[in-house]
Amino acid sequence: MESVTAARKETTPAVAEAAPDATSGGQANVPSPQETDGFRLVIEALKLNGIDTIFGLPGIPITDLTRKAQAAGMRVISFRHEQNAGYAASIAGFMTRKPGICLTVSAPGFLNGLTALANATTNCFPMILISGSSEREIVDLQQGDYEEMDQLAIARPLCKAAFRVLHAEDIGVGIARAIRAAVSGRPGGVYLDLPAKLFAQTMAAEAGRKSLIKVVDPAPRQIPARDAVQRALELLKSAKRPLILLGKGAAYAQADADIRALVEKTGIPYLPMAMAKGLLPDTHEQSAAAARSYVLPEADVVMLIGARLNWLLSHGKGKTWGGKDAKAWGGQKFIQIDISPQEADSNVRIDAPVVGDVGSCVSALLAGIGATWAKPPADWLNAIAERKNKNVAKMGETLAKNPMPMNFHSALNVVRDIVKANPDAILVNEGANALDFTRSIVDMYKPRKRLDVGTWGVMGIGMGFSVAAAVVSGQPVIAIEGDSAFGFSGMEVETICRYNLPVCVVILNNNGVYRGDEVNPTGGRDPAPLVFVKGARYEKLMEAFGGVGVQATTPAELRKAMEEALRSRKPTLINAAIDEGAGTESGRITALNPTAKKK
Ligand code: ADP
Ligand code: TZD
Repeated sequence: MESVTAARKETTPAVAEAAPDATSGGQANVPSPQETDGFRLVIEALKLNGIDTIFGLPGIPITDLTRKAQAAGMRVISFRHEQNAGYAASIAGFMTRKPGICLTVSAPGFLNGLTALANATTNCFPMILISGSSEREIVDLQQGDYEEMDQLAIARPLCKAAFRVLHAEDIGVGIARAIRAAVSGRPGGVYLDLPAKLFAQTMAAEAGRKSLIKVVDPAPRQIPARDAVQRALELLKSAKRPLILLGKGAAYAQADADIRALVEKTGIPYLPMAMAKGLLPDTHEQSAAAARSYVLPEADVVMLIGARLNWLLSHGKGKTWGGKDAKAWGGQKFIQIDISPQEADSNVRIDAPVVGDVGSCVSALLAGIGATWAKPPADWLNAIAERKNKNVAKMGETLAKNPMPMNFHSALNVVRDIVKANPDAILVNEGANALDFTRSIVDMYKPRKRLDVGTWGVMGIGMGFSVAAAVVSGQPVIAIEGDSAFGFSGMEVETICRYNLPVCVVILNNNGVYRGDEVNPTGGRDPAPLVFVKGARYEKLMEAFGGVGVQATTPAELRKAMEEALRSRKPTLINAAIDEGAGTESGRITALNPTAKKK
C-alpha cells in the first residue's frame, strides 16, 4: 500500500492536498469541534437510521471510514474478499429488514462486491453497496487515475437504484435515498458511490447535523385492495385441491404468526420454498413437502405467498405441474400475494393477484376467512398424507443405512438430528448435491433459520452468510458446504476465527464438483475438470487460524464433532469424507445441463 499511496500523491498533488490520504490515520485532517467532515457525516447518517454494522474491506479511500465507524461504536466486520462481505451484508438485510451495508474500495474492490449486489437484487434482499471511488474529473476524462472506473454506470443495471454524493451537505439525502430504495416495495440492492474527495470535505458541524435525515417509515406497509382480497378468497373457497406455496418473501416479511394462522385456519396443505422452511416447522402435519411431486400437478388452486413462479417452480407450467409437455399449462389457478405489482402473469396467468406486503395481505385474508371456513376436502388431504407417509418411511430407511465411506444421506442424518436438537441454530447451505440433499433431509423448526444459494443458485455465499448470521443473531451457525462450494469463500475461516464466531462448517467432501471420480479421458496428466485433490484436509485451514479442525469419516465422528462445536461455540471445521461417487451431475437440476447428444 505504501508505494501505491506515494505514487498517488506524486501524480495528483492537488488532490492529495485537498484530501489527505485516507490511510494515513486521519491525523492530517481532523475537523475542529465546530466542524464536521464527510467521514463523520456518513457514519452519523447510518447510525441515525439504526444501522450499526458494516461488512467490508478497507483500503483507499475508505480506510479511515472503517476506523472511524468502529471508534463511533459501529461493528465493522472486515473480510478477506469483498464478495464475501457483500453476501454478508445482503443476508443481514434479509434477516433484519434493514439494509445490510457492504463497504469497498474503488474499481477492483467495487467489482468484487458487485456480484453480491446483483445477487441481492435478484433475491430481493435489501443491501447497500457503498464504494469509495476515484476523482471524478480524472475518471470522466479517462486520464488514468488510481483504480479509475465509472462505477456508478457499471452498478446501475445490476441494482434497484444507484446514487452518487459529491458534496458533504448531501450525504444525509444520499443515505436516506439509499435506505428507502433498498427496503421499500420489493427489497433489493442499492449502490452508493462516494468519491474520495467527499470524505475530507468539511462543513459546520451544526449544519451537518441538520442535513442528516432519519428516514420515517422506510418500508411503508402496502395494504391490499379489498376487492383483490375478496377475489382471492372466493377462488380459494372454490378449490377442491388447494395448495399454499410459501416463498422467501414470506420469510422476509416477518409475519410469522399470521402466516401460520392462515395455514392452520384454512387447513390447506403447504409447500415451503427452501428459505421459507421453518416458517412453520417442517414436521407440521400440513406440510406437503414430502409429497411435492404429487401436489404440484394435482392442485387446482395454488396460493403463492412471497414466491415467484421462476425456474425453481418450473415457471408454473410443464410436466411438474401436470402439463402435457414442457411448456404446457397444468390447469391450476393461481393466487399470488406479492409486493411487486409487476410480478403477476410473468409466467402463467394469475387469476387473483393480491398486491401488498405479505403481513398486510395475510392479515386481510385472515380477517376474510372468519370462523366458518371449511377445511379442504378429506380425499385431497388423505391422498397427500398417504404419499407423504410412504415417502417419509422410504427416506427413513435410506437415512438409517450406514455405508462406508459415508454418503450424503448418512452424513446428513447426523446434521438432521443436530439441527433438531438446536432449533435456534442457523443453517447455511450451498453446493449441488450438498444443497439438494440437505434441503430435503434436514428439517427446520423456526423461521429464517435456513439461508442458502437462493434464486441464482450461486456458489460462494457460504462463509459470508455464516459470518453475518452469527454477527446479526448471536446464534450458532451450521454451514453445510459442498467441497467445491466452500472453496469460493474458504479464506473467510480466518474472519470467523478473528471474530471468534460460533460457526461450525461441515464440508461434505466428495473430492470434486458434484462428485470426484471422473478421469481425464485422454489419459493425460491433468485431472478431469470436475475433480479436486483427493482426500484434501480442509480442516487444517481452520486450525491454521486457531479454530478447531476435525476429520470425520463416520457418522459417529461427525456427530461427536458437531455436538462439541455447538457446545463450545468455537469456530470449527469438520471435513466429512463422502463417497466420491455419491453425487449426481448438478444435483437435482441435471435437466438444465446441456450435454452433447449421446451416440
Ligand atoms: P422463493 O425463491 O422462496 O420462491 P422468490 O425470491 O422467488 O422466493 O420470491 C420472493 C417474492 O417475495 C418476490 O416476488 C418479492 O417481490 C416478494 N416479496 C419480498 N418481500 C415482500 C414483502 N414484504 N411482502 C410481499 N412480497 C414480498
Ligand atoms: N459458479 C458459481 C458462482 N455458481 C455456480 N452455481 C457454479 C459456478 C456452478 N456450480 C453449481 O451450480 S454447484 C457447484 C458449481 C461449481 C459445486 C458443486 O460441487 P460441491 O457440491 O462440491 O459444492 P456436491 O455436493 O459435490 O454436489
